[in-house]
Amino acid sequence: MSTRKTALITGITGQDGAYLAELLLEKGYIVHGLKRRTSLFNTDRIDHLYQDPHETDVRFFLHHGDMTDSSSLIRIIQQTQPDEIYNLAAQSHVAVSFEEPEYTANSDALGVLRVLEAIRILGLEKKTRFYQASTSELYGLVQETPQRETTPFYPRSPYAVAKLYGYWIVVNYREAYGMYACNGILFNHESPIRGETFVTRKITRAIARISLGLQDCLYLGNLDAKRDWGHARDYVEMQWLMLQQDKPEDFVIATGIQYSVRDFVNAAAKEAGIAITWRGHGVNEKGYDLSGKCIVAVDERYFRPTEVETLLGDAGKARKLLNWTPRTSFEELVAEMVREDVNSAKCDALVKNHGYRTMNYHE
Ligand code: NDP
Ligand code: GDR
Repeated sequence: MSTRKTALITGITGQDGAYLAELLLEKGYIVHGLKRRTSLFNTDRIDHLYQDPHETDVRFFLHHGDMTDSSSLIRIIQQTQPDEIYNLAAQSHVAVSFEEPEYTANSDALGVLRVLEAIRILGLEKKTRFYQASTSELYGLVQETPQRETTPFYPRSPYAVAKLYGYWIVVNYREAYGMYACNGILFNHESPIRGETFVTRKITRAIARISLGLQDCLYLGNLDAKRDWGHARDYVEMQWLMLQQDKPEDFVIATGIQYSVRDFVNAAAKEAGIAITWRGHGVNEKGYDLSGKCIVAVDERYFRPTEVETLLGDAGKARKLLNWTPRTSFEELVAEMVREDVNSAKCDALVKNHGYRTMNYHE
């Protein structure tokens, strides 16, 4: 009989899924991941963890499934009998949730219910511990600063409303059925493998490309939005810690320091050796480099119907009960992201210099 713990990660192909899988494998876990079917490969972030299934002592497995498909969730949980489930899968883009509200509700709200019900249907309530990827977006129109576990929620997007359901169904199943189920209310966390359409990665990628002459201008929405940005690598450690306690509880995870989108642009540009001068206001605001070329411009297309202007977390409870503190500073996070994106941009420059086309999405 193996004494190794078994974990199932939904959303394993995403940013957090990749870091968490790495962490759990290091800790000796058998790791199963749920991945959805896509027409192109979606395993870039976890390819380095792949183990040939023909080898012995394989500890990393992927299964096709979907948060909108109960039967696949029940089957995978039955087959893997996990000690821990980390529910990270979600349509996680706030702006996209205004365009796909129904799908977002299906995957991000009902998807949580489906996994919890699967645990119950299979009689695993007392065996399987459950982590839900809740979010600072729940605070939306903030009612208190900084935000902590007791701060009232006021969601401001279909994404946040769906996550609100996810949050409360976890609390309800914990209270109703005595399940070990908890919410990590995580503030924004980023990394070099952050999705390219979230603002931090969009910035570091564009600044890297601008610095190498591959792109002219970076178009952004609300430059005044303020966020509490941490590093994903630090935050997944917390996800694991939350499932190792005597009793299940919900925790805020944040750095306690806030920067604006404009601050992030300045920090990334500085890291890439570009100084930016800002002129104009609102939709007319533009950022110029030292030669006077406009390299950042506001595009209303990226404004949201309802915006979350400011988020700042208080992770005092996690610090006290879990002895957790973030390790990576804002400057280190930005530097790491810019460095990695400059390396990728150099590859693209090589390709371009040999006469081939490189893609330059504006999303
Ligand atoms: P990503 O967008 O990088 O990853 C999301 C993952 O969910 C991907 O693996 C994606 O698959 C998968 N997924 C999406 N829809 C479905 C579906 N219907 N069925 C199965 N899988 C699906 O998100 P992050 O890693 O950044 O975030 C992880 C979780 O944490 C999410 O739930 C997010 O909402 C939440 N969160 C994130 C924060 C952050 O700052 N990063 C902060 C607070 C909460 P594919 O790769 O195929 O797209
Ligand atoms: P967020 O992250 O909505 O906080 O959700 P995102 O990086 O998308 O936006 C942060 C802030 O930047 C402003 N912004 C822009 N955003 C994007 N994406 N693109 C732009 O061009 C742009 N210009 C300005 C936004 O308006 C916003 O105010 C992330 C996701 O990971 C969620 O899944 C997670 O729950 C929360 O963080 C915590």
